Amino acid sequence: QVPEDMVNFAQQFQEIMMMYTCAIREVKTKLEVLNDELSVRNKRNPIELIKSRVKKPMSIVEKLNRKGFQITLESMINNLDDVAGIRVICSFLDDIYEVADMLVRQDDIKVVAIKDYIKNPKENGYRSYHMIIEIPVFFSDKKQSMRVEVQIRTMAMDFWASLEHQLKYKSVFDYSSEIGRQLKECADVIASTDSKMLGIRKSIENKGIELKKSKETMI
Ligand code: 0O2
Repeated sequence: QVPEDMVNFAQQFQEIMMMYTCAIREVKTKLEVLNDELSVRNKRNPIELIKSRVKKPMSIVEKLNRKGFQITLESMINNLDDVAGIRVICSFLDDIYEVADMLVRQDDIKVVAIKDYIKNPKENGYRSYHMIIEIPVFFSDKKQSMRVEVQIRTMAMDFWASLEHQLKYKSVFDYSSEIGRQLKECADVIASTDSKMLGIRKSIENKGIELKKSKETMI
């Protein structure tokens, strides 16, 4: 016989995770709408890919423990901002800020916090634009404001972060070590490639405008 307390806890946990999953769906739809609109207007997609996840129970417990918070459902709701997480992979650097601005301009979205690890990269070279937002979700009997962490980065930044994440789990290394230095070097090369690619896109766009103007003057 499973104790009643445990059954209640499991049911509450399942319900809360369902609510976070619904919040992810709401934000994801908003991002997909923006991407569709921009791809028609600008003839290219600013968003390459959207990934999402709800945090795994073990990661929730580990984070609450690491931060010195109580390990309860209430504590999770009050203290963790990234139970619902969305990762938006953009094509170019400027797409990141355009997508972020368009999302937060929507009047049902409240910005709770922003961490710009692109303007201020982490010491190890990590770059990404993080936002904690709140979005209302309508359930059968209530309207609930839910927190979602949105990480926006380029494909190149995502490539580095994914590999660094894998390597961190495979071994324990210090960021001041040779390996740490090499990883930082890769992050810096990637950042400069991102800037170069944006420069190339802008030159092509400018050439397109010049060509259009010269065709117009010929007519
Ligand atoms: P997961 O599996 O992605 O959920 P924290 O650093 O977690 O104590 P905070 O304020 O939540 O505190 O951190 P932050 O910096 O806003 O964002 C944390 C998330 O950003 C991480 O989530 C990663 O997804 C990503 N991140 C931050 N720094 C790095 C890094 O150096 N390398 C990589 N690869 N990712 C990073 P979680 O919870 O760690 O994991």
